[in-house]
Amino acid sequence: MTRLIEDSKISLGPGAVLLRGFAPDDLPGAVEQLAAAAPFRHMVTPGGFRMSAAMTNCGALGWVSDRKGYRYSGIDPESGLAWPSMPATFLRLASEAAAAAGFADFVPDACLVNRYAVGAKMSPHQDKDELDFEQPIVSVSLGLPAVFQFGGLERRDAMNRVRLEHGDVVVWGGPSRLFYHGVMPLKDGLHPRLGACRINLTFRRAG
Ligand code: MD3
Ligand code: FE
Repeated sequence: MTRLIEDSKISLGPGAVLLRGFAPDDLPGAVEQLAAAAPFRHMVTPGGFRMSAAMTNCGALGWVSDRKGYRYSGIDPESGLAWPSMPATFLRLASEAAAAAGFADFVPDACLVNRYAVGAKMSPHQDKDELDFEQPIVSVSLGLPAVFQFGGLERRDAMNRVRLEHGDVVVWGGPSRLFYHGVMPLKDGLHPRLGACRINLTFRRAG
């Protein structure tokens, strides 16, 4: 690959690598296609709160939440059908990003797609619903910029902040895989391609 990766490869902490502008240009169209088959919806937490980010999934497994809990499922509960398959462009992006960050042979089986309208946020949490924490998580930011916060292995640990922009990719592996993280409320703005929203793709090996 001849992209000037080294110029835009930024360490955020142990095992966490920010790849500025790593994402290819054709992702918004692929997300639109995916959402036509499995529309964005606001899931409910086990505690009964509606999540402010709208979500959908592609791949063999999708992350779902309802009053019964959080889990991965091969079936979209809204349609009763399998989630749309993961586009080849998504798979390639995820494994190339992981490899650029030092994680060889990453083959995700789940892609959670989060859509943030202005004001939407994600409170600090850990991602622990996957089976193998040795596998990294790859996250791709599209649309409006967001301030992302990440701390350590304990909820009380201090949080760092980083602004993630359209096209940025972050690989969270090693110790950072289980760091607390969240997204600050999305600020108003207009992205030329996506309008007043931010979309985040997170690629995981869930099963
Ligand atoms: C750091 N999504 O879907 S992606 C999530 O921007 C989630 O939509 C956020 O947190 C978003 O669970 C952040 C980046 C991310 C994902 C998983 C991580 C960062 C992470 C796991 C460990 C540490
Ligand atoms: Fe998360």
